[in-house]
Amino acid sequence: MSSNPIETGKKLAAYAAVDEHITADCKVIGIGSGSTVVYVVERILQKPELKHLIYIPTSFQSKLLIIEGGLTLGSIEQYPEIDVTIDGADEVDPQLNAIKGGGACQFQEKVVAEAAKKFVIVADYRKKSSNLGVEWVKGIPIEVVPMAYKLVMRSIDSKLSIKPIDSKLRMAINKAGPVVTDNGNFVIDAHFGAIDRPLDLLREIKLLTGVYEVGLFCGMAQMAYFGEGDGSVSTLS
Ligand code: ABF
Repeated sequence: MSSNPIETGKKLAAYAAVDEHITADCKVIGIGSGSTVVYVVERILQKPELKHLIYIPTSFQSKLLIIEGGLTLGSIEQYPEIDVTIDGADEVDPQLNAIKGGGACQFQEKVVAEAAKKFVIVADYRKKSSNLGVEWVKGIPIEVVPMAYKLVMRSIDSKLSIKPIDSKLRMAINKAGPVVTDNGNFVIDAHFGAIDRPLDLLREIKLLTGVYEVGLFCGMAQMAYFGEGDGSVSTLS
């Protein structure tokens, strides 16, 4: 077990979720994005009885994990009904609402989460929060159609019932210019501080012209596992 409490937490959460929810009688499994799901696939690969299942990716990274693990890759078009989707998150509140999309994959993640009979979140202890927007201060990822990004920036400032503390276009680290999602869109990260009514905020943002998807997952997860720094796992359901 890693000496790093965050990595330990990710691994504990991922292993616990796989052990409880992915069984040989499943058929199709959604695999999320980010670093915690690396441990999800690691645990799956330790269980030969899970080898025959079909695995649906949510990003290029999760597709690679599936292929490199020698697991059977499927697409959501082929397998629209998913038994279990396991994915990470940036922040989770006590009602299992989550901010997701730190990796700019929230659209595919939301499709694969919604298509699942059971959507399970796995995260280290840092992601557990009393209110969305309290621990994760990088903002809500809002995927926008490129031509409309300035319009959406203006609308976020002028049309929402709560004013953002800050909102900015997400720039790519390795090259000058905005991050471009798998869908060819840009991402605006809008920080609102503590969010009391995440579903209402999601609805307002989603209605803004030019918005493609919003990294707020409300009422979608059935369970969340948090790996704690002391080596324990806590759950929300
Ligand atoms: C995906 O991975 C995203 O929705 C989320 O932003 C990110 C979490 O990354 P990590 O597991 O590395 O904390 O789930």
